[in-house]
Amino acid sequence: MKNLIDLPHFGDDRGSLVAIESMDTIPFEVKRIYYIFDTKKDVARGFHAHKNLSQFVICVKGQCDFVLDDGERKVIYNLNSAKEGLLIEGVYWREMHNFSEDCVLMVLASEHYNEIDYIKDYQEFLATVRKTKDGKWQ
Ligand code: T46
Repeated sequence: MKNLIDLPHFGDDRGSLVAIESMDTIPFEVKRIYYIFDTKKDVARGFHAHKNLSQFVICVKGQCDFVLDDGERKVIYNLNSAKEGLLIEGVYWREMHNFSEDCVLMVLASEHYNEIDYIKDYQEFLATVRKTKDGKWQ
């Protein structure tokens, strides 16, 4: 599975630093950054897909399970390292579960926020993915 990318990191006796560069570490220009925190252990998030959005998801602290569903199969990624990120390109249903209470999930996105880009109905997602064929595992 190519969705998980190891990030270049620089560590010394002062600590660690990770650098992410658009069109280099990740294959898109970043237009938006958001992060999810103060999560609750048994509260899930997501449950939608996007029509036209690339995202790169890094769990900079704590951990959570990030589910990607291409309409045929689901893969659960346990994100627990600031040194790797999950690349999402194409139409995938996504869910986030099992957040640790200290989880900080940072997302770099290729587009500005647009409510219209969301597909919140699973049947509509399946119809869309069948039409576009974008949501293929690599
Ligand atoms: C995604 C997963 C991984 C904004 O106003 N601007 C933003 O850029 C975002 C992302 C959200 N919002 C507002 C919209 C809602 O009122 O923040 C509120 C919470 O968003 P939402 O319920 O969509 O959060 P999640 O965690 O279910 O999903 C988010 C992203 O929305 C989504 O694109 O892929 O994280």
